[in-house]
Amino acid sequence: MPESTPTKAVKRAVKATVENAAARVAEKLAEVERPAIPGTPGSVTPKVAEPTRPADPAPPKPDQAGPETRTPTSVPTDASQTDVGQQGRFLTTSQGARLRDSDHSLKAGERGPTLLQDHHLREKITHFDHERIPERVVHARGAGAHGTFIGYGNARSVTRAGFLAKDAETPVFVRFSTVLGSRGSADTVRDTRGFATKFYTDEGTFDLVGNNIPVFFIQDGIKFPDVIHAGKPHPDREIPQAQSAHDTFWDFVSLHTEAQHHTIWNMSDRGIPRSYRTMEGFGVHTFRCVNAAGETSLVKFHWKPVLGVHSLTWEEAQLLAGTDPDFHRRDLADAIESGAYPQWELGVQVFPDTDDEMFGDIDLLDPTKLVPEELAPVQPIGLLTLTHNPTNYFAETEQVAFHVGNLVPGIDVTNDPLLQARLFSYVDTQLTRLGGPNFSQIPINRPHAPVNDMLRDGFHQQAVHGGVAPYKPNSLDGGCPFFAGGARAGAFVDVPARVAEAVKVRANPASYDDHYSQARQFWLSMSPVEQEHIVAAYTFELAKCFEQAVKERQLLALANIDPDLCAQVATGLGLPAPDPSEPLLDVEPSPALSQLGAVWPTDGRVIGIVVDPQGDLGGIGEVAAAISDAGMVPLVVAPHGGKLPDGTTVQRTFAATRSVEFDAVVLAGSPVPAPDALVVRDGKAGEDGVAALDPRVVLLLQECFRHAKAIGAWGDGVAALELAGVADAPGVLTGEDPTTVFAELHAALGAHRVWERFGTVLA
Ligand code: HDE
Repeated sequence: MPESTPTKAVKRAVKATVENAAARVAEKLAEVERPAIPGTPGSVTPKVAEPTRPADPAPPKPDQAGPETRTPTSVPTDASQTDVGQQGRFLTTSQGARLRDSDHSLKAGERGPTLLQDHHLREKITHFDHERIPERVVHARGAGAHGTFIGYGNARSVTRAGFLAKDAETPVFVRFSTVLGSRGSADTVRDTRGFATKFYTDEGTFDLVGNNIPVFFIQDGIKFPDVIHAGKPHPDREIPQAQSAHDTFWDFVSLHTEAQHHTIWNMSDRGIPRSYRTMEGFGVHTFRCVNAAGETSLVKFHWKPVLGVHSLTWEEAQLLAGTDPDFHRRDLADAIESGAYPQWELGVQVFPDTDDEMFGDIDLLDPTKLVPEELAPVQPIGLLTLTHNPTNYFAETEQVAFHVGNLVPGIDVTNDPLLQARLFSYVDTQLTRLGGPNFSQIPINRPHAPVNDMLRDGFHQQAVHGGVAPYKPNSLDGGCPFFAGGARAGAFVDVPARVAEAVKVRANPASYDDHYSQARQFWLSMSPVEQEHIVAAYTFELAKCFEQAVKERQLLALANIDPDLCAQVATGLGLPAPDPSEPLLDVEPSPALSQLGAVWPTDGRVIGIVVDPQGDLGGIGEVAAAISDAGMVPLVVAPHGGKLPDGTTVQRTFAATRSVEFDAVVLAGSPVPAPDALVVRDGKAGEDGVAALDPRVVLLLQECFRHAKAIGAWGDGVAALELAGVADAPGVLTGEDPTTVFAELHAALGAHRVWERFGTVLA
């Protein structure tokens, strides 16, 4: 692969392979039956009466899969992926003895006391007492999915990694996460997101443990405990949860100014993704790849979402944290369940492996710097498709253990001091979290390549190792296992990278001293509306700080990024804007950093259809079908549950829904206030004042309008727009024919939002 821009012929060849890969995935998945409305809790539809006849355990739902069934040392077994859980028709003890009662403890008479001999009570309670394991010290809150990765084959000139070969198909497990919050915290907080991928390759497991932001807070891993302690809740009151809007965070980043580049990304819309499906992913560090001829290149990994990068607005994020704290994990699971399979292309930026490990004046070992795509294009090398939800959260998403040191032949590390510390941390942390050294034998962590590691014993050992000589050299086990004789025999051979003659120091290279140029570049690359959001985010976060000194110090950092940004935030805080303390650098904007300006697929987006059961219901069925046909989810929203007079099922009621559930809304009617539109029954009915239209619909429309979502209406629905004060504005689409209105709305959704509406004042 060339280091500079790919030629037209290469682009054509890649396009053909991409289309082929996408078509193969689509063909395979087309056979799976998917519901139009996701969210089914189980595979059995329950009856009102409690079941009385014993039955085998319910099968998994069609959207679910588990880890491949393999022995602890990776031999495939015949068991189905979901047959590794409960068995038989009757409740048993953990030893398989059938039980006839699990509701009453064994007592001396009906009025007690409970007998110590109740082995079933003791087993049940003891196991329950130990159900929890420590949550991850960072990235505790996450959601995972299974999928497939298909290589395009064009990375051969850079790396000999087998999983990147043309059409090679590799099973993967991906876990997305927030960083700061604890396991039960809300999904939509302003934070960095983790994007960790486990590729179960034939050559060993490769983990790409990345984030949705291409740079990091710190240049040296030894600072990691500092930045995390600063970001986590204050140690005395343990507040605030899962957010950076507090004194200790801003105290740290304003003193430790190398964090300013990452921080401006956090304050941008990237800090509040719309969905895991609409996030980019980044390996962050520069890796060293080696091809079959032994030639090396420096490489940065990128994930590019097929749906484009898209974010929430801050108000949506805040509302969601209350109304649906599981918004991102629900979105991921629902998308997979309804057949809108999330996809990303893996891409690489490739740089010559020079002695100075620089690209122009960008230090490739400094993880607070990115390389603009305009200078080094991201070249797609494979396609990731997430196809199945986990069968069991704990077994899979909670127990999966990633490690940046899980490398395969062809991909090696560099001396980036952040990466070096990570190489230590990821195995170490599992020892406490997963309770011992055998975590790679947990089903989700089992490699798909044969394991013969001579690591023995330890807590929860699952393998029954044979032989007598787990040491080398030996003759008693015939000398087994043998070393693989170098790269040709498929061995991982550390790249013999040169280490400069040096003295031991605790210091950084001088190139690491530039803390502001790329933060400034990011700011200058944003569109005006994105800049507005950044100003608002800084202003919000700093307003939440108590200490004046912390705010003033951060304003000084902002002045060094851009005086205009600083002045706007200072105005919001009611503080004077300081002068920059460092000369402002002349930097070229990088348009690729902006989220605006393109049109994207709309798969899996959610459209609310507001109906008036007393009004004209014509067109609802057609529009719902058109939404489903377009790969999106139609949700019928009515005053109350049940069925409409025409038989349509209601999915959401005015009391139980909120605008933030929807990417766009269409109005098929103008419902008058329903009997429960009372503030005592539903707080959303509070701001009435418009008696002709249910106040919850008024609120829904005004929020959609404020969040620049497309709104469509036909028939009486057009009158509702007037009543809610949201008529006649960009992206408010009306007409006689429901399907034409939907077609226009669908086109508007491709741009993610009606951007020109931001700044429009409500009439
Ligand atoms: Fe992590 N990080 N990290 N990190 N990280 C963990 O590992 C650590 C860093 C990232 O879904 C922990 O198993 C250190 C950068 C993700 O399971 C822990 C340093 C990037 C996940 C750890 C970093 C990441 C983790 C906590 C500085 C982006 C979640 C539990 C040297 C490139 C993985 C665990 C999952 C998780 C340490 C910096 C990404 C403690 C010491 C930079 C996505 O080992």
